[in-house]
Amino acid sequence: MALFDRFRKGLEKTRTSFSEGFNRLATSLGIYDASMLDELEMLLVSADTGVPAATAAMESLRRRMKESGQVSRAQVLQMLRDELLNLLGPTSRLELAPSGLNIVLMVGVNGTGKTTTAGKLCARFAAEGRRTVLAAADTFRAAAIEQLEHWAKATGTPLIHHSEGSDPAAVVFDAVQSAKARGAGVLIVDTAGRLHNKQNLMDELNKIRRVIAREAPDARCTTLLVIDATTGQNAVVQARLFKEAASVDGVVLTKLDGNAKGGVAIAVAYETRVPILLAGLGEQVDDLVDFDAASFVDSLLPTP
Ligand SMILES: Nc1nc2c(ncn2[C@@H]2O[C@H](COP(=O)(O)OP(=O)(O)O)[C@@H](O)[C@H]2O)c(=O)[nH]1
Ligand SMILES: [Mg+2]
Repeated sequence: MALFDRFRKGLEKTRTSFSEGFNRLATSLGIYDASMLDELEMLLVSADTGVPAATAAMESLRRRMKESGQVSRAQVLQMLRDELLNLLGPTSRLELAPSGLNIVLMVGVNGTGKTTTAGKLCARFAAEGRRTVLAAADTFRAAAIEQLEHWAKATGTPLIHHSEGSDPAAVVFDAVQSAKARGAGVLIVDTAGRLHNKQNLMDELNKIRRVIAREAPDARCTTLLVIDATTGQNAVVQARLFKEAASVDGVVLTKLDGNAKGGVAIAVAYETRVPILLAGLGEQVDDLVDFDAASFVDSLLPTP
């Protein structure tokens, strides 16, 4: 399925709610007036784009409508599309070094989809012919290791794990040695999200990073923050917290298929300025796609 069709299918719930609202606004007059624009702003907020992003988009839209005199449904739709793309910022990809070791660190709150995304990435890298190693650095629960074992088996990826309750940094140490010994191109490190406070989180991640810096100084390390789109504005709070606590290179927005809060991608991108690199559109192994701003926006908006 083409990328646009996958976004459209994944975002069906958000799209239905947003598009119905948009079309309802335009049916009476076929053109937009001031009160309809207020309603449009509310519609954006209810799709969870966040108030700051909705305000910025509508301010610009109102100005452009005034300057150009363009008020028809099709014209407003086109301008709204531009504004939403602006809020999302330029499209970025997860870039891996073609040679040498890449280390991908999965961070984020418990339940957001770190382990699932790690599994999906194993499948993607296997398909690309990259030799990959998985590290089970979430050592809080035995079930977390078992879950990763399932993905390792399903994707044919070697898994480095210790027992429940062991030191995550020690798992990473072993995993780096194993990746080097196997000549792996990627090491994916699944971490725990159940950390009581920011200091705790920072300490844990820094310890893992120190091991990586010491044992694999030449590796290209990418920290992916995994956030759950169904949590709406809480996703933005999480993104901010992690951005302050850990240096985050990109966001993976999961469960975009889950409910009508898909607009939260716009809030996260606009309010944190961290690029969204990947999108989770379901629970299956191939339900992970590169985040594509144009496909995303076109999936949200009604057909012109
Ligand atoms: N619908 C949907 N479910 C997802 C997605 N990503 C993860 N999940 C589900 O979310 C739940 C928690 O995922 P998990 O990977 O264990 O989260 P972790 O605690 O961050 O490691 C699981 O039931 C996953 O199947 C997604 O993109 N869409
Ligand atoms: Mg997990």
